[in-house]
Amino acid sequence: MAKKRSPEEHSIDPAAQQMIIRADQLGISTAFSRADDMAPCNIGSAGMCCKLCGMGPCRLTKDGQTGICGATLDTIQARNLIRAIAAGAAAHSDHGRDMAFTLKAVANGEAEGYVIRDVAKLRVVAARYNIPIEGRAPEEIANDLADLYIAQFGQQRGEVAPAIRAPKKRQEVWRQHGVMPRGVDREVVESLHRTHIGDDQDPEHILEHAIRTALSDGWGGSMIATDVSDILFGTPAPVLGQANLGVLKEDMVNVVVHGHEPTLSEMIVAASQDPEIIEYAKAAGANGINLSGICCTANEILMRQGIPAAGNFLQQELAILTGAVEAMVVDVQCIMQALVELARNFHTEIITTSAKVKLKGATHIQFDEHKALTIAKDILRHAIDNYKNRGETQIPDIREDLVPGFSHEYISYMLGGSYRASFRPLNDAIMTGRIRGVAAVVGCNNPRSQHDYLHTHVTRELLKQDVLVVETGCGAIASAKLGLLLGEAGLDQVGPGLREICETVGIPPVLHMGSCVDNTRILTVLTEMVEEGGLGDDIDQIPAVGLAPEWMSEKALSIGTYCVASGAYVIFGGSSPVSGMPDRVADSDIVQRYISEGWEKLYGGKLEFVAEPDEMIRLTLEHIDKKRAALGLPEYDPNRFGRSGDARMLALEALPLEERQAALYGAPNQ
Ligand code: NFS
Repeated sequence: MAKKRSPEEHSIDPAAQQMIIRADQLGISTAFSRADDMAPCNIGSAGMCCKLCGMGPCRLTKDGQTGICGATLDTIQARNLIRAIAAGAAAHSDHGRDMAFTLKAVANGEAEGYVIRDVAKLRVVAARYNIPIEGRAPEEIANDLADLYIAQFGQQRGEVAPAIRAPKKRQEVWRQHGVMPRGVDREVVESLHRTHIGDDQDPEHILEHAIRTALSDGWGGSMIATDVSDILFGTPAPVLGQANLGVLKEDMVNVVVHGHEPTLSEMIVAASQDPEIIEYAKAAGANGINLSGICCTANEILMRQGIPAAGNFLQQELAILTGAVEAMVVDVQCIMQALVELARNFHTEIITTSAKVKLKGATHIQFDEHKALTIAKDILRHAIDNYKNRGETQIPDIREDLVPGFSHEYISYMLGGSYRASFRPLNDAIMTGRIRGVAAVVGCNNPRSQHDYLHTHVTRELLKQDVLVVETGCGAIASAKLGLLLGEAGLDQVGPGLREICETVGIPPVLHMGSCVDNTRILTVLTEMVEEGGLGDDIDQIPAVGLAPEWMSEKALSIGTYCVASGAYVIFGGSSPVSGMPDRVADSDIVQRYISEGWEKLYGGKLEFVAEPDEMIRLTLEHIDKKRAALGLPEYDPNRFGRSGDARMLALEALPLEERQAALYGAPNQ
């Protein structure tokens, strides 16, 4: 049995610590305590177990041992890895499919309550695929785009359409290696076929298809999800928000939306502002409805509507432990089965809404985009009716302000203004060495490591080294809670060159770019940096690194792999699912070495698992410096640039927070 850890060892977040203590006092288990009680299986976690057929499971723990069918360890590890990547790609892409169907319904006037909020983005995206836009109504364009996007999932031949948005040279790399995805579903299905008993047994050949499957996510399903979410709900721009459990309110009906898809949650936001619903809440004795989010649903409504985030993945149980949540409304992905049992200790109603996800013991109110507003109001009435059942509450008085909403469109606009939106200043800053490089710190929480510590430690250290950090997913919420996503907060701990840029442009040193499907925004930023010029002609030449320090989901593996295939160095924290046991079984880490050195030769990017945070930082900086040198850029010198002493920033520092935010980012978008 693993060691029992203290609340401080479980999380660095004081709000989380309070709720972990409360759980202990009430004798309730959480993912934190269950992780202490359940040691991971060392054979399975090293990828050394095959359970793909009924002759096994076979556990390969001795030199030269094979499975009953003769499968070697490297084959087994490659099969386990591709299956995880396929599941992750399927999850993201199925989300993208649902978004595309919603766009189709909206275009045809069949989706109650939805409108096309961002016609400009609709036109830009449609034009990329040569869909006629001039003189056409948004609905006509949207209908064509929806048809094109829906077709990407079932497409059998050719290339997935969004791949044309990658740098030209990168597309050629994919064609040359035969990994250009043909259709999203086809690649996922083929991953399953190839790993059935008696099929593909050459590990490198299996992993080549893992690349193609992951690409069908990053430059397929996920990119579609991001595009359509922006078109329907608005492309994010900076907005003031808050994060952590202290966003729950004592005197209001608390509804927490949790999961991933913005379709229902956006409608719940609209329904919560409906006078009839507010009246209903008041009649129940509450001061109104207080909405907040968990996981990537939180990111979706936070960056578009400024709706607060109650927390990241490991806080879903902790929100219920406050005793103040009337309803937790979930759709798909990252929803712990433990929620229902946990909620029995309180009055919280768990409401499932997706046709794909039911939890035994939860209330199911099925979402249908054709009558979304009606369903959203129905859900809110459930929550309001439950307010009278609330017992003793304990809401940690801990929350932090943040400014999320840095879409690639906004980054381009903020760097150049409306008339000359451009990535030029960013490229220039990297070329001169004011910014040493860029790191994307993304991904999950994992109770095997100290909650939020790896994300924020890595982020803080990279900022000191003048590395601009972009974040998504649960990593972004971790930084938000620590106050790293505010313009002025912590700038004194940021390297001088980066600080100067942040002050000049008026941005936080950490840019919140959205949910996990929005990692595609990072692909777009990297592509735009290539196209801007000065940093090489492909993504693998940019001084940039991707990190998922607290990863746990299969989706993270798909993201990591499509970033590698796009040319990035990707570092995962925690344990490797293909680590093998090289100290006990010879060559049991062949696959692990292949996805690093082997993939780097083919794609210029590599995937590595590094448990030690300081080693992650060292490798990140080493890679950035190596890429700088290869581009012939001046060696990074921390003493070259001093404080800008930007008078405007200094004056702004004296203002109260809200005025300062308004001056920097404009009024919050509603
Ligand atoms: Ni990404 Fe978002 Fe969080 Fe991990 Fe889960 S919520 S999609 S998978 S845990 S970052």
